[in-house]
Formats: sequence, structure tokens, C-alpha cells
Amino acid sequence: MSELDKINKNFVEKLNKIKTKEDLQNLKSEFLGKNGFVTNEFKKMSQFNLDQKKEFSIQLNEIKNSINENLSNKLKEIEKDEINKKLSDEKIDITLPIRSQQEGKIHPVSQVIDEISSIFSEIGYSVAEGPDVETEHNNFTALNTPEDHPARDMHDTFYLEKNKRILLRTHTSPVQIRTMQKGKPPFKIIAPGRTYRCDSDQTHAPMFHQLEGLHVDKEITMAHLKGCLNYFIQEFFEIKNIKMRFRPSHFPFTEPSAEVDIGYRIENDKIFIGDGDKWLEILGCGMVHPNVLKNSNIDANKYQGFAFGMGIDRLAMLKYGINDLRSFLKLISDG
Ligand code: 2U9
Repeated sequence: MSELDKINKNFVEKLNKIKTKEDLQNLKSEFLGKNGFVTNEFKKMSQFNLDQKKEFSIQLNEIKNSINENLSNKLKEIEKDEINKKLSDEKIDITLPIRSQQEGKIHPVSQVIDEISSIFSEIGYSVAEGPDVETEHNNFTALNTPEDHPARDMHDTFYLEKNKRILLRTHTSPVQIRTMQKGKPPFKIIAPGRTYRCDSDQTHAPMFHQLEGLHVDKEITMAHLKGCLNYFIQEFFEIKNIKMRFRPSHFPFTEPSAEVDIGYRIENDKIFIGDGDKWLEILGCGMVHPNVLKNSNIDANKYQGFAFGMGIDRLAMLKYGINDLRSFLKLISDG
């Protein structure tokens, strides 16, 4: 066997044992590197005459090419094995049942507050907020509520300290009182938030949500109030020419006062809002009582205003077809 055949045989034996790219690289250096077996054979060339040189170089190049080809085939083989190993190690069992996921969603009451805030922001209202714990003065007295009014009763209002006259606000109106006391007219605000009353049955919860509005400026009339609420109701229910009526009412903080009803009908146990011969009460409103303006040091001869108030929980139930108030208070919905 010639020297070159020995080299080739040696190479093939070693190549068959190789499993990694690193060993393959070492094998390449061992045969084709600076001091490799094949390279060293090239160095012997000077000993030969021209014809021998020709013959030897052809053989050497054949071996070199064959080694290179074998090395590159082996590399492809190793890479293929690596991918196959990876695939079998990372096998995904698609028959496993999926892991249950708890999907988070905005609470319907928060969503309705966002929707109403954006409707009123379009016509220049800004959002005002205040504390849930209030003084009896801000919650009742400043709002022209008589000392003997039933709403002030302990059976209706959560007093935290009766003697200090501290309570959980029964409406968001104290927010407007605070705004008027610290600023100067005009005022154009809405006040959404939590409110509390000693009330608990199928349709009333002790904590509920209200959104009130107040617009005080010079020459504000009931026509502005009607235009504003007409716009709001059409935008909120997304119905043009919604049937609505203003019905006289009474609140201590507004004069005159009204309640707003919208038309509806029931078909196949489903409620259709906007037309029909039934009426649904949606909110209360009125022109701010001059005493309320005076109590906040506003000249009632110069300034007038209108106010309105609505229960958010009921509006959310109506708009999104929710029929049990208690589902608002569940931590995790089960349906
Ligand atoms: C100021 C002056 C006047 C707010 C108003 C109503 C009428 C009203 C109810 C709707 C359903 C409460 O949640 S509910 O039970 N509210 O009918 N609220 S006028 O009037 C104000 C507020 C602040 C300074």
C-alpha cells in the first residue's frame, strides 16, 4: 500500500468514528492543516523529477479533494443528527388538555364611566373627583337639604361618627361643592364615583356608583340642560331621535327639578330602547337651587347652572344586558 493510500485509509477510519463538529474540525487540521499528513506530503515534492511531480501532485490533489468532500458530507450528517435530536428531545404532546386561562377584562361599571366621561369631554366637561368619606355639611347642608330630611336619617346614611358628622357620601354631589368652594365660575364638570346608602335588596346595593354633572355660568337656562341631556342619551345608547321626556320632580338641591325617562318596548323577553309605549327612568336633573350657589359663595343673581345625576350600575346593566346587580360584586365571574 502506498503512503498516500495509507493516509487515505487512516482518514476514513478516523472519520467513521467522529460524532461532533469539534472532532471533525480537529480531523481536518490533522490531515489538511499546516502540519497535516496531506500537507506534509506536498512538502516532499522537491525530491521528485518533473514527471514524478506531475503524477504525485495529481494523486495528492485527488486525496485532498476526496478528504474535503468527505469532511463536508460528514458535517451535513452531523448537523442533520443535531436537528433530529433537538426535534425528538423537544417533542410537544398535542394531546394534552390546554391550561385554563383567567382572562382579565375591564369591569362594566368602569367601562360605562369611561364611555360617559368621553361623551361629556366632547362638549367641554372635565372629570372631578373627591373622597368617599365626607362631612355632613358637604353631603347635605351645602346642598340645601333640610335638617329633618329623611335622607339624613341614620337608617339611610352610613354615619362613621355621628357626633363629628362624618359619613360615607350618599351621592357624588359633595365633589361639585368642593369644586365650587375652591374655584371661581364657570364650572363644567362631571363627578363619577362610589356612593353609599343603607339599602340592600335585589335591586339596591349598599355601595353603588353615580355620575353627576354640573354646569354653572352666566345665562345658563333649562334649554341648555335639555340640549345637553338629549345629546348625552343619544350618544350613550347610540340611538338617534331616542324618545325621551322630562317629568317634574323634586330634589332639595335643584329648582325646578325633573326626572328623565326614555321610551322602550319589550319583544320576545328582550328590551328595545328608544321607542315604544313604555317609559324607563334614566336620570334626575334640574337647575341648581340658588341656596346651593350661595352656600358656595357664588352670586346667584349673576350665575345660574344646571345639574344632573345618574346611577351607573343600572345604566351598565341596561346597556350590556346584565340582569343581576350582584354579578358586579363577584371577584371572578363564573359564566
Ligand atoms: C350640586 C347641585 C346639584 C345633582 C342631581 C339628581 C338630580 C338625581 C339621582 C339619580 C339616580 C341619584 O343615583 S341616583 O339615585 N340623582 O336625580 N342629582 S340633580 O344635583 C346637584 C349636584 C351638585 C352642587
